[in-house]
Amino acid sequence: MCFILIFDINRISGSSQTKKNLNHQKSNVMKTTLLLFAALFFMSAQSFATIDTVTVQDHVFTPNTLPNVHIGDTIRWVWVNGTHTTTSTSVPTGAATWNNPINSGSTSFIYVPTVAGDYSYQCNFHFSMGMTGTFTVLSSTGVGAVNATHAPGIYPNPASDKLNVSFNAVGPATVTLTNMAGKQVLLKKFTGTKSAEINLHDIPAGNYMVRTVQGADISSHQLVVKH
Ligand SMILES: [Cu+2]
Repeated sequence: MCFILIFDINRISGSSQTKKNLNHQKSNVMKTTLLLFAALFFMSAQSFATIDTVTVQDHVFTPNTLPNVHIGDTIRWVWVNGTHTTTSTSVPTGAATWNNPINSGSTSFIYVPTVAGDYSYQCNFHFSMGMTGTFTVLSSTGVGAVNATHAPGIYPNPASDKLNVSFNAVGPATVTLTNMAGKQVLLKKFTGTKSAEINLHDIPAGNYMVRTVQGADISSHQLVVKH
């Protein structure tokens, strides 16, 4: 993005447009830059929240249970095939209900729980075939808040060839990379180490969510891959 902005400024400087047009374009570049910084700030403020992706297809939610969701995490249903819904059937007192189509014209839906407790949902068309799901939301003052104070780290970011990931302990750890379409593109397991190196050679350039799971410790980070 920065490269594009620099390129634009050079192009404008070299053009023979009137000063008025020039100032107008520079102000547009400035606005774009401010928007970019606002977006980066928002992304970093969100970096401790986890996104759980549930794929929706004939005739199953995958995974159909999410045991470690915390208040403020995002649950994201992503369409794969068929015509379905994600519809809450039971939520804790005070929690919002939801009912949203998941089909070729409505390919994703996100829900951010604000109340701890047990949630159940179904596909309105296929619940009798067992197309149901559950998740349990834990209070953010529990494990999640502790995680945030010493969350595992990743560097560099952006990364090109290799990504270094550090863990809280030497116990077994799982690292996953999920692209913005919600597709998991990498899954690695490590044990006996507090840090690991991940080869990104085969990972296409783009934005990803890196998730590390170590026992009850879960953390996620936005990652940019450039080649
Ligand atoms: Cu369905």
